[in-house]
Amino acid sequence: MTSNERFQLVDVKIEDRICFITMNNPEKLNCLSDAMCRDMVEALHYGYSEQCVAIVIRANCRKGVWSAGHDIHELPQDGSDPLAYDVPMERMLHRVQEVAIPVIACVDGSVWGGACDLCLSCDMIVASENATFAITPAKIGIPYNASGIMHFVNQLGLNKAREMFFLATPIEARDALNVGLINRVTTADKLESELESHFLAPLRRNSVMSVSAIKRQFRILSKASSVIPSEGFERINAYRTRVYKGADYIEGINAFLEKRAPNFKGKASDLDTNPF
Ligand code: LCV
Repeated sequence: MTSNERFQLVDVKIEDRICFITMNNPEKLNCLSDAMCRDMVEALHYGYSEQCVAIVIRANCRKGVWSAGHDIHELPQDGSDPLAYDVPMERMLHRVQEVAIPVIACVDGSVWGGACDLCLSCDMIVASENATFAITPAKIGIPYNASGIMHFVNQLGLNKAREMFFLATPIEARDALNVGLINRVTTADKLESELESHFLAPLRRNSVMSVSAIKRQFRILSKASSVIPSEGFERINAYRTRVYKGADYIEGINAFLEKRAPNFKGKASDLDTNPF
């Protein structure tokens, strides 16, 4: 079976020891649907098992959108956690972080929600100057999750991470470069040559065993953070549960699908009372 026959929503090709994964569901703005996330996980396994030295994630954009993030139609409305550790999108993000060769996001469009976390899960990002990045749970009434928030804090610093989460508005590629969200910005016509010359050529020359050992160390060390008492995690879980079981979450989803502005009624003080 050729590499592509096994995938529905991504195109996968291996060229000169690099695995190129292209999200190819432009009709759905490359939404990170369960099916897309499962294809991505499979494609990451394939790239690693074929002894590639790196994986590149691209997208076949439509309407200038690289990926519109989680498929909002698939957000659960049964009171279950939309971003639990083992949901397909989260599993895909973990796999990008864990696959033991560098993963590079090559972005030439707008990136939304979980797709922004996908880019941050990659080891490096090269983007064209028209690319934008937005993390948007606040627009939909979603509480996000601790590992995702720490992703942004560790990569961008507290100040920019708060701005992106609280405002839920896109930041431009130049701004993203300045805060360390992305590694390189280039004009759209030079994106591929920049990817090749700055990233892929050195990765082909370097010892993939050494690079892999270093990535594995990065992964372990990045989890070394100040210990949070278990009570802290219980409180995080309580806040998150109250939000995704609350009215704003359902209102945010319905407003998006009905193409109207959401009418959120939740109050910050709703989180003050002890939920137990
Ligand atoms: C399903 C969609 C989507 C979509 N899902 O075109 O980070 S978290 O926690 O929030 C996480 C849970 C997450 O990732 O949530 C999703 C975050 N994504 C977003 O906030 C982006 C939502 N989409 C938009 O803001 C707009 O669609 C953009 C700016 C991407 C494109 O706007 P534009 O006006 O060019 P439309 O909005 O008309 O979208 C075209 C079609 O794609 C659907 C949308 O409902 C519409 O469907 P119909 O043609 O059937 O009306 N669509 C867009 N995004 N994430 N469906």
